[in-house]
Amino acid sequence: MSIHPAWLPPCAFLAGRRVLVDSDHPLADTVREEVIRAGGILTPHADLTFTAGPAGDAFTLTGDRVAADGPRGMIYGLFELARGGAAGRHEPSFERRMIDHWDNVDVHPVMGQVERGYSGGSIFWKDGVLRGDLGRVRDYARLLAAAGINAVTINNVNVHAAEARLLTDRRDEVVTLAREFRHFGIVTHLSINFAAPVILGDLPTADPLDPHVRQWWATIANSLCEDISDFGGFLVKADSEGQPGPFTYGRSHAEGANMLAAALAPHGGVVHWRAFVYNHRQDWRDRTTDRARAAYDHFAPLDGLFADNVIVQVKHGPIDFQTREPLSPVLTAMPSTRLAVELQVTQEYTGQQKHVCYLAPMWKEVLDSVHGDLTAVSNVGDDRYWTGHPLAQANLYAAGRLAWNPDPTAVLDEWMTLTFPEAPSELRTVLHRIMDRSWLTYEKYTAPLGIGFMVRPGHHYGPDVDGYEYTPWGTYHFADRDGVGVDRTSATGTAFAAQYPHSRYESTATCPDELLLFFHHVPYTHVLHSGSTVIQHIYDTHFDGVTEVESMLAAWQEASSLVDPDLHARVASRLDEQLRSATEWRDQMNTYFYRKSGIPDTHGRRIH
Ligand code: GCV
Repeated sequence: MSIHPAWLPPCAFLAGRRVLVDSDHPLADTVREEVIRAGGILTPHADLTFTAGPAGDAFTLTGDRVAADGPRGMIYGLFELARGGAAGRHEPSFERRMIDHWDNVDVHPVMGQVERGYSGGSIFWKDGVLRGDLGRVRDYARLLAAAGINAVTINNVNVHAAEARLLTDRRDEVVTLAREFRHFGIVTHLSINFAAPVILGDLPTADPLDPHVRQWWATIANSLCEDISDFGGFLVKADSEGQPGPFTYGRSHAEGANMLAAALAPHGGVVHWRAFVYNHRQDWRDRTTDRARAAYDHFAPLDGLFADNVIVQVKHGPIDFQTREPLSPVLTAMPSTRLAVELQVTQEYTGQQKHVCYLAPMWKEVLDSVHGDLTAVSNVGDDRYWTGHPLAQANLYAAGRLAWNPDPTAVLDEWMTLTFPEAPSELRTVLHRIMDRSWLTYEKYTAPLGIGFMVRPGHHYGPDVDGYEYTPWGTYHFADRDGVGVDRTSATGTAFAAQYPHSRYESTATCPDELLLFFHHVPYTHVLHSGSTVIQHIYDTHFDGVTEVESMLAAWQEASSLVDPDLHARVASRLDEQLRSATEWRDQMNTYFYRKSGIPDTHGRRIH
């Protein structure tokens, strides 16, 4: 079965153009290959010239020139021209823009080949070994470069036995993948297991202050960076959801991270150390423990203690990639620490690539408020459309491009231009109708007013209002007959709201409606800023959400003659499932809250 070319066919604008690539950097050869492939002519007497300075990803476009700050900028300039980009200066607002893969080498018995992957198997590994044909990886590197991505982590943050060995006797696989990514200016990073010295090195301990452990990591880093001269560094999930970490040895996360940082420092590598640390064995009866507090409680006191080449990687919200969360307070609480914000492109909690959910509007709110690095968990697999749902490609594209262009609608337009270059403007209109507000539609029929985790436990697809209510995972809504929501105020709750530098979330008077139940436990009759009550809002949004999905389906019917029939059929079948699922959400949520509250819908619509 053929693979859909995704958002970047050959750069048609180059056909017949006379081009000079005036640089001897290896990336100049990549640009030359693109010119040849698109039917351009390489000649010193050019009407389009690429030049590059020593460093930096930015570039300036004029009518006949791409003047790049550094070699990578030539590639970005080329792809900017491919989407008809504007003359002028183009600069990313995040220096490192990284895609994290949660790919496993072996198929994991519970999580499968790609943890939270909804697009088939890994594009890197199959049947426990690196794929023989890496043509698709090279195409993928090209797609990522066209989205402005410059770094990738190739394996899951949950590092099992097989992936741990990528550091040592399976390193050749990393070397091979790094070569493919390097071709498009993308630097390769590796997720590592903090206990590797024990698992792989036969040491009795992984204590970060033990000299043998430190030496073990230094030796590994030396040889790794010899094999991969531009190796990016390590990504670490430590003391989290069963992964090993420094707590085992009574050491802090700064001590753990700094030990790895010392090993990588001579080679210019960095450590991405995740702040996703919380107690996943909490007692649901204990109302004083609040998972939302955990990252800040663990990390804010360590501000200033991390080495210069440690980057603390923080999920954008305080819980876990829910449809609506406030910005993680960690992102503004560590001024003396390098930070990276982590987004989830794979739609674990946002429809699992069965539902259309264009996430760029959510990410824009996040990215407008933070600085540092940008990292995003990949949604790609060996599916012929790359992302299961063909329209989910736009999320991967946006995860990179938002760092260059902060307008989600403009980025969506770019994706359409590159993906459907021949398509008439009607298709663009249809896609905007379906995608522009799809995150808000998804929110309407799933997660009201900032309450999350009403999903089926384990796989996280579909509604189960009480699925997590009496579990150890720390994700509760506390609905009873009188009200719903989590009291996170300082006055009467867990005081999570006090982790912010402002007091906006402390009072229902100033808390925005969309986060009300994240911060407050209120009666169903509480009146929102919108003028509606909480219970009526729940009913209205769930009815509206389904109606909006029906409109998406109707819009897509209009596109039947505008796109490839197979692609049309794939999207149509996913939209059918989205409508079925949205209806299930609506009926379970409305029925649940009607039975709890006993308050009828003011419009008398059918609640079961
Ligand atoms: C890779 C959530 C997901 C896990 C994921 C974890 C993480 O809990 O459900 O699959 O593990 O986040 O980000 O580490």
